[in-house]
Amino acid sequence: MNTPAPSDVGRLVHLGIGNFARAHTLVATQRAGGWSVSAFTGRTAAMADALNAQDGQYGLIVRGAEDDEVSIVDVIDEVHPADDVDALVRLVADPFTAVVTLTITEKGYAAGNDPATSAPARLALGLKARREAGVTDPIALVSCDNLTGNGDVLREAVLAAADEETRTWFAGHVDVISTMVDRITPSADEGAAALVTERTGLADTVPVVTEPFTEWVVQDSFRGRRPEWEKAGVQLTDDLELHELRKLRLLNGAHTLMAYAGQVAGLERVDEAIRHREVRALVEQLWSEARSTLDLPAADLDAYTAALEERFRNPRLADNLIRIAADGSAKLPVRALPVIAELGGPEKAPGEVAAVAAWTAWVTERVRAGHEVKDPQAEAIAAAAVLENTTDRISALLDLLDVPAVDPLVDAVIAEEKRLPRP
Ligand code: CS2
Repeated sequence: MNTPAPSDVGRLVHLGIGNFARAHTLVATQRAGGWSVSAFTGRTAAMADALNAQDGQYGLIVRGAEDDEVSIVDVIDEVHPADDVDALVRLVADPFTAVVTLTITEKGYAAGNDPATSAPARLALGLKARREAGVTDPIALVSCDNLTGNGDVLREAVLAAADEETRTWFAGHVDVISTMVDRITPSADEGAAALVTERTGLADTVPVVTEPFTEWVVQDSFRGRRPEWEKAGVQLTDDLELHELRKLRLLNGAHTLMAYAGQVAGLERVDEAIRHREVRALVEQLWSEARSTLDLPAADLDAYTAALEERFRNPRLADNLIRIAADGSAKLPVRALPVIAELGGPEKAPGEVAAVAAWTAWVTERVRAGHEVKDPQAEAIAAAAVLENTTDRISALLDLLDVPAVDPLVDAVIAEEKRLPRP
């Protein structure tokens, strides 16, 4: 086991400061104490102006089934728009910066090698500057996105964009850390800002609403300084993979299934979906399949799914299915397809196939009704969804998921689409 090297002070650079990071990663960093955060936005640069205008502070509403706890998070020094490459390069090259955390979503890792579109490519430029500045202190890149082996995915994306000298320098100076992150964080509702002001006095245009549950399991392989996240209940481990798979396949897998099947059935929120008899039956089916791929004691898995059910049922959280429905083409290959493959094919995994079928049904309905589908492959989805012939339509949609042998899946998805609950 590596010796953890927590430290009293340092700078953490965060890429992709959306609601999730502000409910999770930054809250833990504030609790660790001592560290300051320089953040970069995701695609919405407006978050930079909003947070800078309130000195980086924001209200955090922890919304339990019974009541709200409201506090102010005050750990951010400065926020820059995502495309401020000069600021990122300056900050990564500074020896005081020891950690970079990322919440750039699944699609952020496949955004190519152009710094204009890709956070890993911008990071590669920052590392080049750190190398050229002769900084010897190790820096850790910590992925906080819902991908299996997210650190490995990050390393590959950064190295693919890096120049040769930086690639050679990398192993000696950069640690890439996988983590499992978990906290359900819906879009803030309209009353959130007023609630923050009422309880704390802060005039807040960008409050965060989140659930009480929070979990962060971090691979224990830092050579350099890092915040003392243990103080915030973060677990450091040498064995991350099962934590990742359990969360991705049970929580995120069920989320994705509910997002599409729920909306096809005419529902709007997660708590409605988990209470809907037929959608819930699909979730149970998906859970039993996903569980059988996880090498964990049945009692652990029972407790885990029971806790998930309670989180999903939180009647006050108002987590909209449309939030989770974004980026399906990037999520299904992580959450559902590996289970189908591991179980030996679609006929062995009808619940996972239902998640895929609910996606094909939902994108088809959305596109045909003239609505936007938020997805990195939105154009190709729109073109596929209007194909008249069902086999052509499903094949074209599944092609976007990068499924290796699609034929049996096409037929299974066509059959499951017909069985989905409707309003
Ligand atoms: C959700 C996640 O958007 C999604 O796809 O499944 O944001 C989920 O809420 C988080 O991973 C919970 O930790």
